[in-house]
Amino acid sequence: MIRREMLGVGLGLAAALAMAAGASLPAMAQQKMVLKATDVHPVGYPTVDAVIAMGKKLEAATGGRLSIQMFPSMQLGGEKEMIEQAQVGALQYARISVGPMGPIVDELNVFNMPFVFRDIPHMNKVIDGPIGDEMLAKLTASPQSKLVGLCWMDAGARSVYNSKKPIKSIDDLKGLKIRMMGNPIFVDTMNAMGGNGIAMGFDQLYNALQTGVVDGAENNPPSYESGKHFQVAKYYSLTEHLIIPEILVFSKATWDKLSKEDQALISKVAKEAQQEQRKLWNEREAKSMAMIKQAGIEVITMPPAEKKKFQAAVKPVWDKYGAKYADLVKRIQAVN
Ligand code: GTR
Repeated sequence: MIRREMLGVGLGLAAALAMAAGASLPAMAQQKMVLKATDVHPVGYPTVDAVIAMGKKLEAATGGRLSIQMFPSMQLGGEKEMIEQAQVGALQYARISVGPMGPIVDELNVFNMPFVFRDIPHMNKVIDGPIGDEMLAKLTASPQSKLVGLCWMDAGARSVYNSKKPIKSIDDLKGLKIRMMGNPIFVDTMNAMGGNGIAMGFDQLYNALQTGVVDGAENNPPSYESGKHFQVAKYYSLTEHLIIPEILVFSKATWDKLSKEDQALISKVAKEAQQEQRKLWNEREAKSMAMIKQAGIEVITMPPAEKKKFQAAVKPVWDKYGAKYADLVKRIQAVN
């Protein structure tokens, strides 16, 4: 049983022979391991580069015994598939949005509520502090997650883009079919703002925009730019209705087979990656904004009065989901 599972995480022939020769589990833990990581984004994107850099650190710290092999650009499927593969130990690291994690660990949904954070620095303060640590611990402790929450990453704020018309006011959004991530909170949020929310994987979005299956979507500037969505949806309105952190999770099936020392090392380099990714993020966000403007995209800023209308419109979403997170929301709001 142990032998089959260990082979399943790719320990290779040397490890198999060691097991056959009766080597103990701690000795096995010293064997070379290539940890598979995946992300929907390509190489060059801040989350991908941060995980690749983390892999180099692991290699250096273990003399090459532990390393990371990155499968970028949705090579292993969309985020739903990535989560499933991590849960069974077919891959070790999945870098995903908190969006699709909410349906698995409900507490995480507090970060998925519209306008829950005042701004991006507020979100970063929360994930860097005790609430961030608690939420990672909850994810890890949740029996249904089958994942270990390692660290957070910055994903800025999500804003609406579409192929039909410049959205300058909340009324302009009426009736537009807007793709949202797979989580009922997001569909309800879009519907409350007047659009027609459609849940769909990120991996299907470019085609859906191109063929008109949806009129638009919503995301941060780096995703809008890197996913080439700006080529098929030319109006970008800075609604900033969702500020959702990214999360790096690790397969619990693999984790439980690692030595305490390796677990500690993997946790440490992930914590460092949280800060390193933020620097990469800030640079990329500025670059993406410049690129889309240069490509002729109409970037529409929302006057504060208009933004207030969006905030007011999502009240039904708070009425429906907010009560169970009330204490946590108070603590989030108290973070300065
Ligand atoms: C991106 C995020 C991805 C994915 C994607 C989406 O901003 O980095 O993890 O969640 O959005 O909209 O599905």
